[in-house]
Amino acid sequence: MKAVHSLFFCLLVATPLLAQPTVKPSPRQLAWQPLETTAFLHFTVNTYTDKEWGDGTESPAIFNPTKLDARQWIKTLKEAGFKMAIITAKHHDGFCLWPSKMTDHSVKSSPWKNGKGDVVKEVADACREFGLKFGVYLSPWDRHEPRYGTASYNDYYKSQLRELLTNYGPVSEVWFDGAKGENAKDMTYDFDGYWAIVRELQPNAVMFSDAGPDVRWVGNEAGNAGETCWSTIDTTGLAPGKADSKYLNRGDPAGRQWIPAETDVSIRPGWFYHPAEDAKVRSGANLVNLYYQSVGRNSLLLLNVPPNREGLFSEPDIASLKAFRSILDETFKNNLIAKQPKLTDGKLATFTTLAANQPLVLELNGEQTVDRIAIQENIATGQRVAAGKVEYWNGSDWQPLQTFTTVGYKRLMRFPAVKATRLRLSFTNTNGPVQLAEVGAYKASAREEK
Ligand code: FUL
Repeated sequence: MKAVHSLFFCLLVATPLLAQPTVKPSPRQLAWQPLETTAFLHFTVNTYTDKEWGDGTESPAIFNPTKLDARQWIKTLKEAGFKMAIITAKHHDGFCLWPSKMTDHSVKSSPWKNGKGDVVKEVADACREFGLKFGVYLSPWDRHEPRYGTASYNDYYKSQLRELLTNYGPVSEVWFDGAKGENAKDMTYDFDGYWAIVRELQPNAVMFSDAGPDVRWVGNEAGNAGETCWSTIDTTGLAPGKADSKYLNRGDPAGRQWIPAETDVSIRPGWFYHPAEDAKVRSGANLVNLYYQSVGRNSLLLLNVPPNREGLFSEPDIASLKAFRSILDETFKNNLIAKQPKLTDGKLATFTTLAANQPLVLELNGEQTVDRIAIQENIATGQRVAAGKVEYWNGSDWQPLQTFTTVGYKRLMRFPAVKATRLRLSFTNTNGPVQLAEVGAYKASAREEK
């Protein structure tokens, strides 16, 4: 008895001395984060009714994208550097963009291709052709299906998930939207059952909902990740459609689950195409700003580009996407920091380990004008930086340049240009030794927003 007690005592005493197990991404999350720029494709009967939320009474007869060309969408996205496209296979109105066996409320009842078309297949095929990953959005809230509000709707939804995850090749992301109108019927979704099907049929896919399980909502639709943004949260009490948006925006350094933030935002005011919004498409420079606010704050950009009534991307959207990529390429073309074997090789897996307050001096390629800095952690082993600072050498002194909070996958800093020959980086608050994977200093394209 005594021996048992003292063993128990030893364990109790020893525990606080052990390092806390670090919360880390799963392989599927680790493959997802570096995609950086991904696209949403909102397309359905709403495109024809000029609405954002259909009520489920729309006739399939209105769906007729006479020039539909998913290759045009995906080629445009590919050329603009996007790495994945997620299609609204079914939005809240219940109309299915693929010929589901579970309902006639789909493309098969539409005049498009005499009811023989399949938008989901055309998008999946185009993604494969152009080398983009492919994802599906299947709205849980369904305003058309009569079973909605009864337990058998869960079977309906699961059968539809099985169709989408079986018949279209690899699926890299499944989007579980939490929206539900105020007057909607009560419905208890079997999310655990839905998620099990995704794991069974597409084990490499990440699942998005307000609270994960793999990817969380960033808490707004304005393209704004938190200035401080942890990839960890505590999901206790959270569920799709039930989460504190401020909490999701910042994450939680004490969170025990790795569920990074995805920043979904539209290139237009609405999610669906509206002719009146042709003049309100975000400019390329505006999209670049969104990139800084999402990817540059440890999130991932999910930019919505809605096809128009003909079934094509519109000219203003295409022009903005092109400008977006060419501005980004121009800004990040030349890393002004002198080559370092591990820190400028573009690989997260090669890193330099730094303790808190251990300064790292970075030589520039001679005197340079700098107004952007990028830092990346090797997130494979978790997220350690809580705060840090950058100073610059002006020829005679170290001057303060920037302070920052979280880093994670990527931290981008923008500031008025300085002339410097070297930079000094230190992490002033960390939850363990930092694995610094990449650093960069840049001079921004003159086409960025001022
Ligand atoms: C929301 C939906 O209600 C919007 O229509 C859109 O699909 C957006 C991405 O998610 O919850």
